[in-house]
Amino acid sequence: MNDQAFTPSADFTRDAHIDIATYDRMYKASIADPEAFWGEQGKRLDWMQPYTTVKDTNFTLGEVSIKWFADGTLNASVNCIDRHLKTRGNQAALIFEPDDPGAQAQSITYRDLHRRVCRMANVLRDMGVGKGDRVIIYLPMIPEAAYAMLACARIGAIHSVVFAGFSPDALGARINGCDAKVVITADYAPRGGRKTPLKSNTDTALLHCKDTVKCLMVRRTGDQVTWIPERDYDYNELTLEADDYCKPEEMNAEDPLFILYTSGSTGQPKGVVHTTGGYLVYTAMTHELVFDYHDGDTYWCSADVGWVTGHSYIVYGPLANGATSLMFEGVPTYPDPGRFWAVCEKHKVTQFYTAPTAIRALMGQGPEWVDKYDLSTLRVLGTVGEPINPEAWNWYNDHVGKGRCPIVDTWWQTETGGHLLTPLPGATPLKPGSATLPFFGVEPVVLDPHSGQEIEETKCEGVLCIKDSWPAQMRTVWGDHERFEKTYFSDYKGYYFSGDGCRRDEDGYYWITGRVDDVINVSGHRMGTAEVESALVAHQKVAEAAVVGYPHPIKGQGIYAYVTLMHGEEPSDDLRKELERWVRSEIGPIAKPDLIQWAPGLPKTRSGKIMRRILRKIAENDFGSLGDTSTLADPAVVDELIENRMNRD
Ligand code: 6R9
Repeated sequence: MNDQAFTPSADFTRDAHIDIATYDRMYKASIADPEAFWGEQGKRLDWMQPYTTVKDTNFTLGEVSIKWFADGTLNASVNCIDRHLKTRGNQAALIFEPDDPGAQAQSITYRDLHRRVCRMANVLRDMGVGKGDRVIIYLPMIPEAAYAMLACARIGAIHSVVFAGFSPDALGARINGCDAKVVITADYAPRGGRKTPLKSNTDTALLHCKDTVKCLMVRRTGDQVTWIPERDYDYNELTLEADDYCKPEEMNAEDPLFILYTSGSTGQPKGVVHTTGGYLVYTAMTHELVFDYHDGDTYWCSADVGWVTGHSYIVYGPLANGATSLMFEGVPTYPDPGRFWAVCEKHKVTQFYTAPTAIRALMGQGPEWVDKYDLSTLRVLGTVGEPINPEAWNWYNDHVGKGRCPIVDTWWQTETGGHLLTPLPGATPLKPGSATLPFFGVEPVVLDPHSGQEIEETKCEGVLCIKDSWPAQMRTVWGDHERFEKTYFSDYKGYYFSGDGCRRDEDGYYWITGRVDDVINVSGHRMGTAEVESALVAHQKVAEAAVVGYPHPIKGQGIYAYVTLMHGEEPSDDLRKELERWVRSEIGPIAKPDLIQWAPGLPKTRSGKIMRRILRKIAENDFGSLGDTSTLADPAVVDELIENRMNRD
C-alpha cells in the first residue's frame, strides 16, 4: 500500500463492525459461496414465508433473469417499521429538519411512523390502489414522502418517486410511462427560501394523462391551490379519519417494490425496477456496515428521495435497521453556507453522507462556515454521485472530519440498488479519490473496451463490469425487458456493464474515471445528452442540437449545447435565454445548458452521424488533438466551432 493511504485509527477499528481481517475473510467467503453467504444475510429480515432458495441468476444475453430469495414472502414496511415497535417504538425513526431554520424540527418515532404509514396506506386503498398498482410520488423532502413510499410498500403498490425539481412534462411522461393510478403531491415545495408549485405542476402534467388518474395532495405550506373535486383528494383531511392499522400485504421477494426513472444514453429515461427481498437485504446490510451504524447513532444522508440514494439510504436501508434517519428539506447554502454543519451540530449527527458537488460548493465559501460549529459527534463521512477530486476530499477530511472521520466514497448506481465499491470505515485504508474495494459478494472486473476481454493484471484501465449478480441488482426496465438486456448485457457478453470507465491501481483499488456513454453527471445527477437534445430540437427555432459534457469546477460536469437554428433565425442573447428557459420547462432546472454555442453546422460523418468526440474536445477547450477528422463530410465546420468556442478555461 502506498504511503498516501489513510489507515483507520485503532480507536475507530476497535468499535467498528468490520476490521480488515474480517473484511478479507468475509469477502472471500461471499465470492466462493454466494448461496451460503446471502442465505445467511437474508436472515436480517423478517419473512412471512421463509425462502428455501437464494440465488437464481443468469447474465446470458437473451436469457437474462435475476431472482433472489425467490420463494420467500415478506412485506417491506413491516421490516422497516412493525418489527421495531417492540424494542424501539419510542426511538426516532425520522428526524425532519425543515427548509426554514427558524421552523420547528420534528422527531417521528417508530410508533408515530407506524400510525402515519398505516393511515396513508388506508387512504390509498380507499382510493382504489391495490397490489401491483403504480403510484407516483412527487413530494418535497418531508416525512410524508417516506410515509408515502412505505404506505405503497404496505399495500403492495409499486411507487415511483419523481424528483420535485422535475417539470410537468417530465412528471407527465413518468405518470404515463408506468400507467400510474394515483399521484401523491403537495401544494408547494419550500426549498432554499423559495417555493415550487407542485400541485399546479401536477395539474399541468395531468392534462396529458388518462382522466382516471387521481391526485392525493399533502398540505405543506397551506397556500391556495386549484382543486378539482372528483379527482383531487385531501391527505390532511382523509388521514384524520383513516384507521390506525392497515394489514400488510404478503409480497413475494421478487414482487416489484419500486420503479425509478433514470437517464440513459439514448432516448427517454428508463424505469429501473427493484424488487422487495434482495433489495432490502442488501440496502440494510450496506447501510449498517458502510456507515458503521450503531444503535443510538443519528445518521444523515443529504440526498433527495427523488434519487436512488434517498430510496436506499434515507428510507429503506436505515429503517430496515431500526436506525434514526434525518430528512432535510433544504439546500446546503440556505440561509447561509453553514447550514449543513448547523444541522449536524443541532441534531448531533454521527454519520453524514453527501455529494462531492456540495462539498466543492461549500469549500469555495471558506472554512469559517464549518469551523463555527461543534462537529465532534461526527464519526463517519460519506460521498456519492461522482468521483471526488482529492482537493475536495482533503477539505472534507480536514475541516469537517477534523482528520478523525473515515470517508466512505461509495460507487454505485440507480441500477445497482446499493453500494458496490466502497471502503468499510473500520477496515479499508483510504486513498482520496478512490472508491477503493468491492463490497461483499461483488466481483468487479475491468474489461478492455476493444476486445471485451477481462484484464488480468492488477494495474490497468478499462470499462467497469460486474461478473455476477448481487441481491439489490435491478431486475428489468419497466415494460421493456429487451431494453434491459440490450443496455446492460449486450456490449460485454456475460457481464453487467456499468457504463463507467475505471482504473485499477497496484493495490487493487478502483478509481472511477467517469461515464463512457452519452450520459453526463451534473452535480451528481445523471442526464442523458439525448434528452437535452430532444428538448432543444422541440423548440420551433432550433433545427439541430448536440449536447456534451465539459469539466465544471463545482458541478463536476456542465452541459454544453451546440445549437443550429432554423433557416432565417438569428442568434441573440435573448434567444439563448429563451432556450435555457425552454429546457428548464421541458425537463427541469438541472437540465439547463450551462453554455450554448451557436453552430452554423455540426461535424458529421458522410453517413450523417454527429462526431461527438470532436464536440467533446472543443467543449473541453482541448482541440489540439482532435484525432482523425478525415471521415468528416465538411472539415471546415470544425474550425468555425473552435473559433467561437464558449469554454476558454
Ligand atoms: C448512486 C448514484 C450513477 C453514476 C455512476 C457513476 C457516478 C456514483 C460515484 C460515481 C465516482 C462515486 N457515480 N457514485 N462516480 N465515484 N462514488 O449516484 O446513482 O444517479 O444512477 O448515478 O454516478 O458514473 O455510473 P445514479
